[in-house]
Amino acid sequence: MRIDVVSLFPDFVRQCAAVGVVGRAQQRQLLQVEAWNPRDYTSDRHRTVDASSYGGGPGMVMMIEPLRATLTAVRNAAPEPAHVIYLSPQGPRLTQGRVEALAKMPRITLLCGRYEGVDERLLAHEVDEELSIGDYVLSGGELAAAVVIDAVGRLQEGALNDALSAEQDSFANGLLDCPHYAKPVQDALGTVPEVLLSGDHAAIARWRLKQSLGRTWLRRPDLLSRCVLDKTSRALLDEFRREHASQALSRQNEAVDD
Ligand code: 4FV
Repeated sequence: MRIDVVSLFPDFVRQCAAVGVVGRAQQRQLLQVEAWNPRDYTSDRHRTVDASSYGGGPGMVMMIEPLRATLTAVRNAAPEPAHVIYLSPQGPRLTQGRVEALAKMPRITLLCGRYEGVDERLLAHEVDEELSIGDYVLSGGELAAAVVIDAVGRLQEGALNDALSAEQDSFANGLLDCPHYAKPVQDALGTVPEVLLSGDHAAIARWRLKQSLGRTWLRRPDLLSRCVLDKTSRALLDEFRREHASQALSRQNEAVDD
């Protein structure tokens, strides 16, 4: 997969894509990340990319021409369609489902805004999709682009040493992930749940699903409402809720006794 990034800070983007799983995916030729600086596509000696906002008000706006010229160069850099994504709070929230769809595309282009944003006419004519990573305001789209590069990059076939780990990801089944434990079994902070030491893979899978269901019920009921639970999952969730209620009750009683 190829990802082109249009940014006033191309080195920052290249650095983000050079480390960890994404860096390794590039070394394995599973992913190619290219960064383009709109300043390199300006014609004035000050390499101007922004101007004041019509209608007044604080802040500057990124101008059409440097971005249009940059995107033309990006489009001509490879045969596949560029699929241009503008990262902004005005876009729909990025989800694992959208990440999985983008990861199947041969190529995407990430347009990173700075200042107050980008001239609307450029967005209307050159952008195929807007995406937001969350309801807060960043000083630039680069961190959002890095999020997309990482989330999409790690799903490239062969990027993760164990493909299973992507299948068992949070949200892979619409649920939050289960708890994870590593050695030592015993620690002052607690003991690893017995079932995980049992070698009984069916019981371990059942426990992990139960924990995912329970955590999602406790922490993200909005996600659970979007899940269609099968009979087994409904039974496991009921089990978790009963245990959770009785644990809360015994804690309450302990508090009263103290
Ligand atoms: C953002 C977000 C974000 C807005 C103006 C860049 C900034 C500045 N992008 N998800 N939240 N972008 O805050 O994606 O140009």
